[in-house]
Amino acid sequence: MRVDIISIFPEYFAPLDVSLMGKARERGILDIHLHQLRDWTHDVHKSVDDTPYGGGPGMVMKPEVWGEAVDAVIEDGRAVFGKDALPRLIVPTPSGRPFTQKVALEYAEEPWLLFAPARYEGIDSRVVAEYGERLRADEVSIGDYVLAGGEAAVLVMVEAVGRLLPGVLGNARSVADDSFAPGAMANLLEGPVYTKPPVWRGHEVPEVLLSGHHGRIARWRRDEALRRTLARRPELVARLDRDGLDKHDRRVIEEFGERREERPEERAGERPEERRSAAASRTSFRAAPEDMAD
Ligand code: JAH
Repeated sequence: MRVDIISIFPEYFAPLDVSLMGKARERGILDIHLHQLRDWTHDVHKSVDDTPYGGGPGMVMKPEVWGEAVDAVIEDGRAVFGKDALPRLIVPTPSGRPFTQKVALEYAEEPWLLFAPARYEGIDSRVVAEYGERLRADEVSIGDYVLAGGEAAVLVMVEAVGRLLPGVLGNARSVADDSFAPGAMANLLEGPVYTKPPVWRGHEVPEVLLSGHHGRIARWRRDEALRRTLARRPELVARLDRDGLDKHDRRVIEEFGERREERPEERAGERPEERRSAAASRTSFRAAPEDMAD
């Protein structure tokens, strides 16, 4: 797979030389091309940003620079893939569609990805509008928080996709076993894991894991995965395929609900959300109504 990344901070991607992604690149499975966006500016200051139309805080990245950069990178890739080839364009933004394991699997099928991480308040929206007419352009979010720019999100996505490429993970571990991967434990979080010694600082490894009863171990692991998912991501259990739940699963779910009072950290009035001061609650993650037009 070829991956192009256009950024004002190409040095940000040095971690892709390391570990699994470094190995994938050495083996030629992952062919990463970094580009300095400022190479496509024409002014002495190499400006990539300007003030936003309509006013407001911050700066917006100029469409002309991005347009020339993306066109040039597409031309460059076509020397390898052929004169009509096009990459999948991926723009990280907090307002994008969620990046999930399903999306990672979809990207892993592509021969060519082009990432366009922004800085400031983002890229002039006409850039995605323009390329959306010429190729598949995705605005994606890796989670509900704001970064200083899209670069860290690109690192996350390249690693999530890169590890799925054939030959990157050893045969010892199948990607089909991952949390969120469609398969055996689909839609459940991974339960706890242990290695030697059997007792560490007084904490014991659950006896069932030392028993050698493979059937009981598999059942225990599923129960723990279910309990952890109920505690941390109840919305995932609500979405579980009813046919994918056996009698034992249903009992684990029922017992978890009945033991609510044994989990003090989530009792009403003690949730972090309800502990916030009135002042903190007014400082919410949205524009204040007084800043908005009627
Ligand atoms: C911030 C451009 N979903 C995480 C995410 C992705 C991108 C950005 N922030 C958060 C971002 C500033 C400028 C992109």
